[in-house]
Amino acid sequence: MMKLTFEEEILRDLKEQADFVSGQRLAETHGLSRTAVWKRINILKQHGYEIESLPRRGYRLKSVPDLLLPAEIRSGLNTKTFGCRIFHHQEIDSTNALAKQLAARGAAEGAIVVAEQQRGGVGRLRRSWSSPKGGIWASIILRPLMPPADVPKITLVASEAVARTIEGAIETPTLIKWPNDVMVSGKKVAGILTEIASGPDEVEFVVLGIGLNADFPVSVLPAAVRGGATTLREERGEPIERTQLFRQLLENLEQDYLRLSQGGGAALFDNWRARSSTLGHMVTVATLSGKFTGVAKDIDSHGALVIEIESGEAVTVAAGDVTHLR
Ligand code: BT5
Repeated sequence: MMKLTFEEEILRDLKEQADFVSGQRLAETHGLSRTAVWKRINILKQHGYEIESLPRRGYRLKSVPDLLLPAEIRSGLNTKTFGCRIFHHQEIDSTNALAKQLAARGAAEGAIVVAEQQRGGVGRLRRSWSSPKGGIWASIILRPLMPPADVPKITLVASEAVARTIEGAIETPTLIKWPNDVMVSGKKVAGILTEIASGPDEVEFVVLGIGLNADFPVSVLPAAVRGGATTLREERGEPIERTQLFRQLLENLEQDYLRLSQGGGAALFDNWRARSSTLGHMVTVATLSGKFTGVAKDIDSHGALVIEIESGEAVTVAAGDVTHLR
C-alpha cells in the first residue's frame, strides 16, 4: 500500500466516522497542530469535498465529489508504483502532453496525470480524441528497461488489461481490434496512445495514455464519432462509478506491465490473442506505406500483425488501421 498524505489520512478518518470527529482527535492521531488540521480540511474542501465544521464538535464529511481525485483513487489502491503520484486536472489540453513534460523533468515511474475533461485529447497519427466529462482520461509514466523496439508490446499488453477491466465492470464481452481499439458490441469504448522518448538503445520514458468512455452518454460525442463509439454507461444502462473502475484498471495494468518486464510476454500475448476480434478475419489494413487486404493470421513477437494476402504471401505490419471485411 502506498503512503498516504495527511489530507488522505484525515479523509480516511472522516469516512470511517458517520458522526463528527473532533479537531483535537485528528490533531493527536496525526501528530499535527489543530491549525494544521484545519488547513488540510480546507484543502479537501477546495477539492470539492463537502465538510461540515462545528465549534467543539469538529468535522463531518457530508459528501464526496464525483471526481477522479487522487485521495479517492489512492485509498485502497493495491499497486507498487502505479499512482505513486497523481496529478488531477479538471480540464487540460491532453494528459499525454503534460505527462511527457513531467517525465522529461524526471517524474517517477507510476506517476499519473488524470483529467475530468480534455480540450485537445489526441489519438494516433495526431487524430483527435473526444474527451467529455465522465470519461477516464489518464496517462501513466513508465520507465521500462527494454529496447525501444519492444515498447509496442506495452501497448498491446495494456489494451488487454483495459479490455479485461471493462469486461469485469460491465459483464459484457470486450474485444480488441488490432492493435489497441477496445470494443464492446462492435463499437469503440477505449483507445490507447503510447508515446516514447528514447535514444537508439534505451528508453528514456514511455507515456501510456488511456482514454476510456466510462460514465457519459454517447450522445455527447461529436456526430462523426458517435456511430462507431459506445460508453460503459450506455452499455450497462446505468451510471458507472469511475473511482473503483480506475483503481481496478491501475491494478490490472501494473500487474501485466510487471509480468511483461519480467519476461512474461508470451502468456500475455496469448491473452491478447484470445480477446482479439481481428485474428482469423478478412481485413484491410491501411498503413503509411499503403493498404493490404488479407486474412489476419497472428501477431508476431513484437505485436505486429501478420496478414496472409491473396498471393499466399505473409505481410507483417507494425502500425495501421484495420477494417474488418467479414
Ligand atoms: C486512439 O487513437 O484510440 C488513442 C486514444 C487515446 C486517448 C487518450 S485519453 C488520455 C490520453 N491523453 C490524450 O491526449 N490521449 C490519450 P486512434 O486509434 O487514432 O483513434 C482515434 C479515432 O477514434 C478518432 O479519429 C475518432 O474517429 C475516434 N474517436 C475519437 N474520440 C473517441 C471517443 N471518445 N470514443 C470512441 N472513438 C473516438
